[in-house]
Amino acid sequence: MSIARVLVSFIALCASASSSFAKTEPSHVILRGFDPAQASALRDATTFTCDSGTRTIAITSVNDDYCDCDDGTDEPGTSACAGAGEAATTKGMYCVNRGSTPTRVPSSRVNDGVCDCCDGSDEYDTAQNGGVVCENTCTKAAKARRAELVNALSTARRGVKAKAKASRYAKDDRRTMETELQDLQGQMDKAQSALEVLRAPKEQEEALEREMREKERLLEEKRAEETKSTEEEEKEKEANTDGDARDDDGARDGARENDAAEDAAEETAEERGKRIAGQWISDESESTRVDNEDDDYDDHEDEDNVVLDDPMPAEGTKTSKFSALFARAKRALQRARLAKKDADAGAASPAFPTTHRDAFDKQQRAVEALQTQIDQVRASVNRNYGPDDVLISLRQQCYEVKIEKYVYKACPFGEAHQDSVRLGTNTDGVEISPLTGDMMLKFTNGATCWNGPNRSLSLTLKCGDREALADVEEPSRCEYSATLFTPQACDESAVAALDAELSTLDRIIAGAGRDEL
Ligand code: MAN
Repeated sequence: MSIARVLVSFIALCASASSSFAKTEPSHVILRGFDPAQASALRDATTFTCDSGTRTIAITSVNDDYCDCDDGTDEPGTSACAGAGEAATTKGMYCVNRGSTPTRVPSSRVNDGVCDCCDGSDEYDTAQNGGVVCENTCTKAAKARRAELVNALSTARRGVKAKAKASRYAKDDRRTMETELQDLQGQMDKAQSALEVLRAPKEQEEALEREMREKERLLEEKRAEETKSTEEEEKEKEANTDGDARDDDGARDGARENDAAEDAAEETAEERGKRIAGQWISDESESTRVDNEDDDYDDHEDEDNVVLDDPMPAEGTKTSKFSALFARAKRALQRARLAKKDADAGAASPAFPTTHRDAFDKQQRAVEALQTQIDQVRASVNRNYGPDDVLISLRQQCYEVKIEKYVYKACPFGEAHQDSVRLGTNTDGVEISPLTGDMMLKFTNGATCWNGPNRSLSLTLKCGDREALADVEEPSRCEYSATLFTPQACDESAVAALDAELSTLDRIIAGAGRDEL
């Protein structure tokens, strides 16, 4: 127990001992902030019970600016219990507000220098004590509240009528969606049967294609094999010819060198120059001839039926070189011919028949499109549209409102946007607020907020005579709240409650008028 509590208990004990719960405070102080029923019960009491009957304190401990009860109910007229038992509906100060509607003010706002009750009863410190002097605004407040109530009541009555009208269509709407789903499923059954009919011919066609491709492949392999062996034969031939030619060349070069050496001994410088020049001329003319002959073969390369027979072997030293060149040219020609044949074969290759496959693919696409449609309609059918499908008529609607620089748009069962920025998608349908009982639509997983969460919107449905999006706010960065007024949120009980409040207020106003007389 704290020292303060011990002290207070002690004082309370002394008080009770000396005067058996004699009231040391004027009764208006003790009763300040209690509602009329409690106040009348406490008028002659000597004790006060709180914390669900588990604690009893002396009446002098009530409103003594010290919080005795855990539920905070012993200090409705002071701020001593601010923060204690926050959830209790009887917590805080009850403002009588004569001439207007009674209200409750949280303990923390009692005597804080700001007038909260229209009768000013929450600010009890006098001006001499540094307190604020509150003007009694109850008559003004009552008139304003009455106008509000009259307005709300007529809106709610119109809303209830509109809702009754719409509710007749709610059943039709559901039936329409369910029928649509059934129709689509019927179409799907037919589409799938048609697909099955097309499957066998399509598979036959594919088998045929595989067979043809296999034949082609084998042919290709055979051709490649033939080319390879021809090339190898040619290479072998060439190697043999080159070997013989080299032997011949060696012998001939040796003889030439000997002759040249002998001749050189006798020839003059002039004769020697002529001889060397003659050799050069002879070499050039021979090599030119070979090149020209090579060109001749090139001219025939495109012709399929060119047959390259070995030409007459050139006389003398150039036979082997010529043969090698000839063999190379022949191989190149053969390769070119094969390449041309392949290209021609590719171009002219008869297209594999795809008639059945095309028909099957087309049908399969139709089946897929139907499935997408079915998924969408099924999601619509299964969505929660609130009690008795009350919001079903809003399922394809969207509402907009411009607030400051943004245009907000909410499609109750789709997406919500702030201009083009996605605020989220409503995937769960209608939820009921545990606090207020209002219907709510939550839009989640919107566009990412820089350095923050994904955007989201919490839309509360309130009674209105027509649909209107309003009051968009951003209580926390990228977390938006808004109201959707709709007749679908109106109900008879709300009308009755408003009606009752208006009657009470009218009685209060009339009573205050009589008091004034
Ligand atoms: C935009 C708007 C604002 C939001 C900021 C966050 O300006 O979507 O509502 O607060 O981005 O960066």
